[in-house]
Amino acid sequence: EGEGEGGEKYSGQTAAIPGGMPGAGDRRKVALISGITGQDGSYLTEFLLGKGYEVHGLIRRSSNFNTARLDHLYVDPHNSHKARMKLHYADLSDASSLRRWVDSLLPDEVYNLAAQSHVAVSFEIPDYTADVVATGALRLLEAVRIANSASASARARPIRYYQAGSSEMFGSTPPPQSESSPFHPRSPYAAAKVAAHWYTVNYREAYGLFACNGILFNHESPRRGENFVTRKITRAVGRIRLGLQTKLFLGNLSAARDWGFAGDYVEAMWLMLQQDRPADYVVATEQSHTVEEFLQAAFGCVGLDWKDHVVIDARYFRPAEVDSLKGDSSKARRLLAWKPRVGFLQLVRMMVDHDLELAQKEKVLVDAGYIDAHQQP
Ligand code: NDP
Ligand code: GDR
Repeated sequence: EGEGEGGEKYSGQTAAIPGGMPGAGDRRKVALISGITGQDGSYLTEFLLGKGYEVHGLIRRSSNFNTARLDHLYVDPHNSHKARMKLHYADLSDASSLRRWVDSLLPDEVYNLAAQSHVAVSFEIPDYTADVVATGALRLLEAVRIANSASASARARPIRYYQAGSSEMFGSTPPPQSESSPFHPRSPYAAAKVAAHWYTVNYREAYGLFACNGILFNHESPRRGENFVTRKITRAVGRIRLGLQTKLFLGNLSAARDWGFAGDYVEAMWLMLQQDRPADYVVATEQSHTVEEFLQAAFGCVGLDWKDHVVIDARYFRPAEVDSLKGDSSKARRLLAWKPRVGFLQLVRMMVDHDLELAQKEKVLVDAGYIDAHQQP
């Protein structure tokens, strides 16, 4: 299938990126990603484009542009016939939009990354969270099942499905947590992810769908949303270092998390869908650190003491907390030959360096009087 056809065949915004050309006669693999505008969606898109895929992403309507994490991959559809990333409007709450894109694209692989992914926010908007995270996964599974059965004879290989599961599903189950550890969710978000997990298992068992749950522990990057604790800290470190801010308000500092680098984790998602058989896998660094340890490392990178700046604010405490997460990812390491490349201190340094640079740019605007320091972020 020629690349030129792709740009005309599919509506929506497009992008092109070099690399990963398939051999002569090979059909390009097609991936469909929900949640493409999120942290993981942007890394997975880069990864799949590098493997030669044509990548389609579902984006939702927003009053502001929500594609900032994809801007570096974007090419105006009017200028490019070589576009290999294409964006389409859909929503996990809208089954017909999911059916439409799965049916018309008939992708090789579907990655369900879309979610209301903030644990604390899920206590504020619980039924929306359940609708998108749990029922949204069911809607997408159903779209894939129907497309597979409708096109069974025409397709060499049925569509494969990846579900973005979470270590939050283990909740209060003590570490180390593996595929055989019981789930004990501690938030509406986590309970909804447990439902999505079992929907995925059920579609595998009931319909023979090639469907995998990746049970991923926390993974971060310079593209992490700014209200997750790691990024909140590194943004503050950059701004405090440059005098744009003095205090950082946080909640529970004693929670422990197994923090890895998002760029490493998207590879595990892809590997799961390349196996002979579908299965569920824990993906983790197997190292755990408290929020306080993250603070120490991040402020330490710029020669500051976090205790001079952090103020505890009760509003950031959660109605129920997940105290301690540390994954046992031996199954993924054995069967997928996956292992993380970026360690804890390297991750902290990467995020701090990025956010120092960001703060330097902000400072230029503040000094020139274009923005107020206290307005940001
Ligand atoms: P983000 O919050 O960065 O991205 C979430 C994505 O979902 C965004 O693209 C968002 O769109 C989209 N989205 C939200 N609601 C809807 C909806 N109703 N319809 C369609 N799309 C929607 O999350 P991450 O990239 O960090 O995580 C990816 C997935 O992995 C999520 O499902 C998350 O729950 C899960 N996960 C994440 C972990 C982590 O540590 N990062 C660990 C384990 C699981 P928009 O940009 O418009 O907001
Ligand atoms: P988490 O990530 O809940 O693990 O979910 P988050 O960074 O929000 O919290 C980690 C820990 O830090 C504590 N904390 C704070 N958290 C936030 N956001 N803001 C604060 O000010 C603050 N102060 C302390 C929290 O209480 C918590 O213990 C993330 C999300 O990406 C989920 O979608 C994903 O499923 C899991 O990781 C694995």
